[in-house]
Amino acid sequence: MTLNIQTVITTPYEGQKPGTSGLRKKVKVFTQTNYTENFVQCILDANGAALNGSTLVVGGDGRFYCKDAAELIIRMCAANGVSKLLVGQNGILSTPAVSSLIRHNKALGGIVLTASHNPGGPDNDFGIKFNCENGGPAPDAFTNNIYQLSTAIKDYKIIKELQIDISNIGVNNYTIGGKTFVVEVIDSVANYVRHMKEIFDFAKLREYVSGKSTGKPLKMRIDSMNGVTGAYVREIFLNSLGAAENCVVHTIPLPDFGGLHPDPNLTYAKDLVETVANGDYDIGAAFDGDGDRNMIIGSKAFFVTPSDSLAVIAHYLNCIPYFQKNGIQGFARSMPTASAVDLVGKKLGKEVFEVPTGWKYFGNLMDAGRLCLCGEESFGTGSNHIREKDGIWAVLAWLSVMQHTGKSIEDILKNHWSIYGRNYFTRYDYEECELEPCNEMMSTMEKNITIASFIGKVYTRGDKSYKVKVADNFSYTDPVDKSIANKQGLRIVFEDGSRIVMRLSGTGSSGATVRLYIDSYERDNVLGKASEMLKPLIDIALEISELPKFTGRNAPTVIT
Ligand code: VG1
Ligand code: CO
Repeated sequence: MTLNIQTVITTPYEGQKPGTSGLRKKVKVFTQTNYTENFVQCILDANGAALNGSTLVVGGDGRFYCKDAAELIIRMCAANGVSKLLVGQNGILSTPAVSSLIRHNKALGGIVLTASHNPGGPDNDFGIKFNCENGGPAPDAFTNNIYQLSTAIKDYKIIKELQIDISNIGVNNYTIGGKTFVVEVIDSVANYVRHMKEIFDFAKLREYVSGKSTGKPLKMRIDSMNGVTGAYVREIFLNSLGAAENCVVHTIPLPDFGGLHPDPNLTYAKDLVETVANGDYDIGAAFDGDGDRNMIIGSKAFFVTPSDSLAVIAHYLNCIPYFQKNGIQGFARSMPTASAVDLVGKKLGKEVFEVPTGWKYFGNLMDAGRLCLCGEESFGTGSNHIREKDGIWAVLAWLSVMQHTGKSIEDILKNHWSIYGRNYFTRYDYEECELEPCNEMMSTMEKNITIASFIGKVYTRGDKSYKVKVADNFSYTDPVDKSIANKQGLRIVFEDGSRIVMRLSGTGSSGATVRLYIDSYERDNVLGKASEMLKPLIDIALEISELPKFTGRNAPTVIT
């Protein structure tokens, strides 16, 4: 059959502006006539001349509309001069797997089909993002260009007749305009598993997990929450590490995640938390829909904050073969993340960077060889093995630390706090608020905290007093390319180092989600209850922001 390129006339849609990590909207928005087509064409156009003859990776977390979107993208790439596509079988690839594949195959980039931790299904969210040739999420300048293109798009190119079956692994060759176009449908997990085996000592971990080196098998509960990690988890924890079948649950990726909200936190991963709290487990872990986030809990559901998780991994990084081989460069965290890792960096004499929220801000530092480990308070941990956060990698890192120390998770944390002190941390999320009042709240608060007289102001609750040292809307200059990211969140830093941070989410698909982050450091009082320790600062934050007045909310939807 001759394959003809069709040019289809279209008109712009409003609001195709990628947020913290790609464009996320309801499925019903994406499935409007030409909506997805428009956005995909703008992604392809944003690559300019480099697109011609290029290789791209395509895959997503298996949520509703993922497979249709993958097939559409294949038809559009065929018409836009791309030479080769690597597509996950059935359109399935975790976000870390896409990043790894882009790097391994020296591809121009990848199109990732996911709304990550947002619920899926016909009435919920879908998302598309572009990752560049370093394997990381496209930087702001790139996504701004995609958005600009989306406001002026007039047509898109497609080969509608191109027949493709992405349920079968194999190489499909087509001839388009005299040139070969290749669609290689690949095993979704093989490359990623190979990569993990290069990083960690699987032989040692297998002895530890199966109990050969300790006399008793490790009691694990790994919860994929019906997201994309299911297939990866089975191959890694069951087949490669020899864990028992009942160590993994919810391992079949479902289009609607079986109704679960695949966000690995104490609220949405309730099943895991309750099971581990009431059972006999050494470690519990959960991932989000696309597999880049992780939550770690110890025996009896002892909670490890992501900020602490990052710091502990940093402290023990040398027990992982990848870092023994490649050395340890600097560490980094997003601005709202508590600064526990800074203390480890200081002790080890490493550079520590504070970047805005979103993994895209770590990429340049990694590419420049200045950063090897980073994390976000939102359950994101990862290293320079790829350019995305990596949920399964984080669990393997924790198993390595447990194996290396021979200690329980709780004891590892207590030991860490005794060395470094403890950063108490909590995040309050107020989900799906009305947008306008939230914008007004943020601008009012910004005005109030940036007047000169705010500095030095003292807030008292009970016997605790906090004196304002710095207050601003966080702005970041990338140390490598000097690009500037403004207005990344309101920040009040007190003289004892405690912080209140407030920002609006950039990953929601409707309304506004307010995130309030509280961070407070104690050198010696390290065994307190976080909710009690942080209560005074929460009260102060609610007073300064007037959040209840603006949002009409008296309690958050999610507390971490
Ligand atoms: C949230 C998190 C942020 C994370 C982003 C993408 O963004 O706070 O730390 O990088 O999600 O994660 P926001 O703008 O909603 O606060 V994922 O796993 O959804 O790609
Ligand atoms: Co995610």
